Amino acid sequence: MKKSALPDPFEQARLEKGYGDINDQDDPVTMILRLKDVRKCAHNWKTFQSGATPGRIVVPSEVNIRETRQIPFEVDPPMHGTYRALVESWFRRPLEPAYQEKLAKQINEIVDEVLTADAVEVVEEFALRLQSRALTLLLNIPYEESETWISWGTHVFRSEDDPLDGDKANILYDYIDEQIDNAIENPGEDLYSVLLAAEVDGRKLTKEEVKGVMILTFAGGRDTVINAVTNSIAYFADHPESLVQLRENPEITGKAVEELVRYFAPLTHMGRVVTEDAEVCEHAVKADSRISLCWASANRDASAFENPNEVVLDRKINPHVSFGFSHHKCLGATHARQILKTLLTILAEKVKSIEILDLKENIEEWGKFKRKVGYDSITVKFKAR
Ligand code: EMZ
Repeated sequence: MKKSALPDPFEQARLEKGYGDINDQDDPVTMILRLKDVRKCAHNWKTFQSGATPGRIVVPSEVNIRETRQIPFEVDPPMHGTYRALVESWFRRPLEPAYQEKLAKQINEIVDEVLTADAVEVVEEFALRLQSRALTLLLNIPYEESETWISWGTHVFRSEDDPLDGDKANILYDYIDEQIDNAIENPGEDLYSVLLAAEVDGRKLTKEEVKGVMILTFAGGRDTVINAVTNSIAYFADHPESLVQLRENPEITGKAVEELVRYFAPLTHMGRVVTEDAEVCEHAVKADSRISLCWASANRDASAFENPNEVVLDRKINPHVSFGFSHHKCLGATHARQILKTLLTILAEKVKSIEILDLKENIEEWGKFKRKVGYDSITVKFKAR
């Protein structure tokens, strides 16, 4: 098997019963594995809610490391729509030419840099830097600020040996509190200031609400983007012919991004809390228990995707759910897609091949399911065209 392959650990359970039971910190989760069921449950917010105790819909649960509700992600309709309407146009800015030019400049710079190095550890030296620098555009704040975020490492809630590290999480929360206070004193054109000036139902957002949006912006788009970028590099290392295909057919770049994101599924799943006794896949789920919508499994559902375990860069029909589904669809998707489109274009233009020198896989364990989601580290040598 190619080194970049991400096998599907859910196939058997998806075919046989459509769900899988896992335990997470003594708060069990029924993982929903088929695309059809994932979509149905994502739609049904009355029975499968997001607005539970903050942190509880995340798997692994974050109830022990935070109290702030992430907005709009941990809010149900109709309030969800009210919050979302506030931020939607801001998160569409990556479609503007000026934004895209700045992003292309950043990505050209980092690609030029790695092309001259003998060996590059992609997670820390490429993906994390690229993600942090690009985030300065999404927040509309000075580029230099990315140095601070890079110093936090790849995951803001996890440390080497602890999947949920309260001390580490506090670094992010304290930082955001400080930035909000700065923006109150010196309002600018950044996302903090925009949120502080915004109104819902005729009142200003509270500091806690602004913090909720900012935590989501930092945490939701961090390891996910890092995984997508790192997995893309590994994929092109194994498939130099794909770089040629993209160079010769640049019109497929958008489709290629969707296909890589389908195959990688950078976020394995997202939870919901069950509000009333219900049934999924003829399986009873109890009120106040949890389900999860398993994007990674749904993306390999053979009833919707032909040859689901193959990367087909110009795949025509691709209803993947890597950015979620229904009203909670990823707010950062426009930014993430633009990063990947730009990255693919620049790699195709400048890179001949990538050689993998060393790697350590990042394997998530969900009960009996073990899923490779990317790499803890992967060292490569980039070769220029
Ligand atoms: C939450 C989540 C959002 C969570 C769309 O995903 O991403 C996770 O990485 C964070 O840990 O807090 O923001």
